[in-house]
Amino acid sequence: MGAESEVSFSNDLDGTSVRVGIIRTRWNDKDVTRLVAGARTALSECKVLDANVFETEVPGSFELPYAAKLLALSGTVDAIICAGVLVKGDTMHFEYISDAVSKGIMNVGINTNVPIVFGVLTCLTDDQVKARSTGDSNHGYDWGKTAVEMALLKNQAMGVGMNKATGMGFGETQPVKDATDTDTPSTDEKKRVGF
Ligand code: RBF
Repeated sequence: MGAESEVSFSNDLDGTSVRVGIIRTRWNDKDVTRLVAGARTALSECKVLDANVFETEVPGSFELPYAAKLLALSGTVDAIICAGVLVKGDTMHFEYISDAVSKGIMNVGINTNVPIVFGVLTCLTDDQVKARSTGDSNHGYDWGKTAVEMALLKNQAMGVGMNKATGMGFGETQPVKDATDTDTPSTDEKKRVGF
C-alpha cells in the first residue's frame, strides 16, 4: 500500500524495539482516522508492538507542535507522528496555520532530538484529501514507515543498544590520535562520517 509520492522503504525495517507516539487531531476526524490506520498498518508491518504505540489527540493541527514537544521531552518514544488535515477555506487561515505547523513540527524535532514525522495533509479541496488518505494512496502508511526508519537512524547515530562508547555520530567511536601517531587512516576510517 504505497502513497502517491511513491517513496520506497527497505523491507528490513525492524521496529521490534521502537516506541512510536502518534498525536492526531480531532479536526477532520474521519480523514485523520484513516491516515492513522494507515500509519498503524505500516508500524505493525515493521513489527512495532501495539504496546509500544502511544496515541493521543489534540483539537486541531495548530496544537500539534506543542503536544509533540511535551511527548518528545517525556522521553517515552523514539519517534512521533503528528497527524492532521488542513483544508483551505475562504480566508488566509490555511496559509498561516500550514506555515506555523510545518515549521513548528520541524523545530520540535531539531530541538528535542526526537524524529517527528510531518503527517499533516495541506489540501485545497476535499477531493485532494480523499486521494491522499484512502486505499493504496494512504499517506499515513508512509508516515508509519518513516517513523520507524528515523527512530532506527537516531538510535544508530546515538549508539543506543550498542556495547560501545556512545557519541553523536554514525559508526564506531574512534580513539583520539596524538601528534606522534603517523598511521595513515584505513579506508574504513576515512569513509566514516562522525559529528
Ligand atoms: N485545524 C485543522 O487541523 N484543520 C483545519 O482544516 C482547520 N481549519 C480551521 C479553520 C478555522 C477558520 C479555524 C478558526 C480553525 C481551524 N482549525 C483547523 C483549528 C486550528 O488548527 C486550531 O485548533 C485552532 O485555531 C485553535 O488553536
